[in-house]
Amino acid sequence: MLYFSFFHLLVEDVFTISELKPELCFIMQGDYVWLDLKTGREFDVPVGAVVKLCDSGQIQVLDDEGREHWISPQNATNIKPMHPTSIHGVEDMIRLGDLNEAGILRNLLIRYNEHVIYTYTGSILVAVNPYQLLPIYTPDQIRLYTNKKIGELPPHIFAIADNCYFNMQRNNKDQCCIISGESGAGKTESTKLILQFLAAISGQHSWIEQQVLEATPILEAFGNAKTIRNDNSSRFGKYIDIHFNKRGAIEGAKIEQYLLEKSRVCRQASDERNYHVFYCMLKGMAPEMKAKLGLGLATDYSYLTMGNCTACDGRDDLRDYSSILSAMKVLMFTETESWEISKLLAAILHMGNLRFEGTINCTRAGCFCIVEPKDVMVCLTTRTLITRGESVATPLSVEQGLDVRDAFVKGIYGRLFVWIVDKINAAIFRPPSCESNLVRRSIGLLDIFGFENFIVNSFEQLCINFANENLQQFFVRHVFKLEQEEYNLEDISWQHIEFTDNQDALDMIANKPMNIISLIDEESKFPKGTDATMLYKLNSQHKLNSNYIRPKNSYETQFGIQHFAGVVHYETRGFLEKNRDSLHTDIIQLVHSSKNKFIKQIFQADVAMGVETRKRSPTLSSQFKRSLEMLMRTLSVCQPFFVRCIKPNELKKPLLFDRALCVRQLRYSGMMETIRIRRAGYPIRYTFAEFVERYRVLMPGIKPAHIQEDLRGTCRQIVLARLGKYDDWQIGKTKIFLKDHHDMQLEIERDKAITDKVILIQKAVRGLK
Ligand code: AOV
Ligand code: MG
Repeated sequence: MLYFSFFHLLVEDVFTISELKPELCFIMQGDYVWLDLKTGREFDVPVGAVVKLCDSGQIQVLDDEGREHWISPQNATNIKPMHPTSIHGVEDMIRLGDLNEAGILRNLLIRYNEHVIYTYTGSILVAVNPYQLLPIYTPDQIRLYTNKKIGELPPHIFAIADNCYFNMQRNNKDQCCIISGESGAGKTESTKLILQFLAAISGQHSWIEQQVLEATPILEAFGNAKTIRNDNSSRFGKYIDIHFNKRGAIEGAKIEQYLLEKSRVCRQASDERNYHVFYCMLKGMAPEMKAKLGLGLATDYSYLTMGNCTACDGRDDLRDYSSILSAMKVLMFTETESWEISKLLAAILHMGNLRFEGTINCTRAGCFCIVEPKDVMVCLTTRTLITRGESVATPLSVEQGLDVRDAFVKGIYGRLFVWIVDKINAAIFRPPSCESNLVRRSIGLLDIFGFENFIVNSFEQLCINFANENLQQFFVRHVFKLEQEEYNLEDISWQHIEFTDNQDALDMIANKPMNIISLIDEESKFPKGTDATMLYKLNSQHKLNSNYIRPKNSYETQFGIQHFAGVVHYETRGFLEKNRDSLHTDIIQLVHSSKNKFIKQIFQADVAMGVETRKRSPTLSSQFKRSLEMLMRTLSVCQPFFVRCIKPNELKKPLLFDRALCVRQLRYSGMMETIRIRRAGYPIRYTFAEFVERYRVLMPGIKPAHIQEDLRGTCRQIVLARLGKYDDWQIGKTKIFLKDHHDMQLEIERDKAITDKVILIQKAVRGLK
């Protein structure tokens, strides 16, 4: 053992005075410590390390990353002893002694290295993506987790699902599960696992359960794509509300979808793909059907090859195609409907291959399948303008023609997606009967796109991040409010805790008068509005708001927002057009003239509207805002569960833990906020009976809890004796509230008391001999 006297060190370099705790003076080989390398990098936190060698004045440690360090008084390195709970990790991070970023990170890391991907923070489940199939989702596991309390078994997504289900029944209250995390973190997989669990325990193996489960492959085929972040990235948000009858069996479901990324149909970034369904169709469709649609290979189509990537490792497009077809059958898509969908998809691919050589070459026109080739030609080469009541056709440039084509294709795909979701809902949604309405309960699963911050961010990112601000606000309110409510309910003395609230940012984006969304909207409707005039208005309205970041100069076209998860700069070029989301009358006219009933059906609302109404039709942001408001209202009447998915690395690899990436997610997900309140609050709570039962060993003569009359008084007696009058513990109406270090102290004393007892017994036994 080395007597490591810190008073001999160059204290200012190594430790601050407050860190000179007595326990630091003894560091032994094999001890665990925190090593703060003080790199100054934003997402660096102290790393765990084990002491390998203590030598004259120097300590050699091996950190969690496998690096060796020599610590000497001259090093500007900081070490602190590691709390015992951080050495092997804990299932519930509320029990962590080192309740800080480093402690949480290491806890996740050591569990992850042992393939333990789930950890609790109270009832919040943290799930680290394993990027490999773990044998933890078997029917046996489902049975194991059925009807158990959280904490009774190791943390698991099934435990959350089970608790949702039983809370719903026990409390007769709707439940929701909010699954968050960035792209590729595992939200969709978690959603599927919860669905799978609920379908299994609701017990009927009924047709409706199968239909609810089979909605997923269809939604993923049309709404998911390979991106650089995730090979199966959801490009839309969804809320699946599962309805249960009074016996707890699944009775139906309803799917709400949000904001599909339409631009992907026409453009993909490098190494990314279009929506899965295109590749699946080209791989899986029978040759004679392909021939009818004039289809070839994925590599033949410009819309499928922009990312230079048509195949995706680990995905089997051929097999997926048959799953899609069979899922469509289960969800009552008729043969004709499936064929019509294929025709639309084929038409999109052919349109993408249109060549403009001065004029449009429509030689493959026959393959359009849905609209007359000559009508398409007119639509893509001229634009009709109405001037003084007369319509005049003005020619379009090639570039403008291509834009019209892309707008048309996006219009088709977006409407097709909505139609498909409606079709699925028609099969799975059972309107409540009068009788069942009274007893019907639901569990909602929210799988929405995570916070996004790219090199260039546009209108879509603003909408996505706006959605995430809403969810964060929901989380903050719930976690902080409930926590503090419990203290009030228990009538303990409690000073309200301040926490970082994102309400101001949210107000600036969408709530206050002249908020950002409303200004964008106003400008979108204003005939002379441009992206530049919009930016000008945003600047003049919000320049003084601390959450708003103005462009540096008058040439810059970006503005920034300080989101809860960091600053995002938005490129305003194209904002208004994206927000208007309107199709030119010529396109609507083109659809109207089509002989294809299906395309007319998906454009039904547009055709029915008429020119003037269409002009006044709600913008994308106002529709999105409204659907978010509805979502928030739904969530607010549910009992929520939170699942925080963490992506351990950017390479989609198993057993690779990128510390900085994880710290960033933990910090941004609000996990640290939660920890702060746990720290200031009383994370350790026992009912009086639990407490007496556990710690009566510390005071001779205390009877077991079940034969105690004054449990509260006995609790007080024990804490007064062990923790002292002035320490920060509290006794409420039904529970005792303690700090982590109390727990630690009591546990150590309890261990000692038990050991002493054993020794006494052994001695007594020996004496007897
Ligand atoms: P996301 O929904 O959060 O991203 P996914 O749920 O699609 O992320 O997960 C991405 C990939 O990680 C999956 O395709 C799996 O390969 C793997 N994965 C995730 N969770 C698990 C798990 N529990 N077990 C095994 N593999 C898993 V995005 O939709 O992009 O935001 O828009
Ligand atoms: Mg997803």
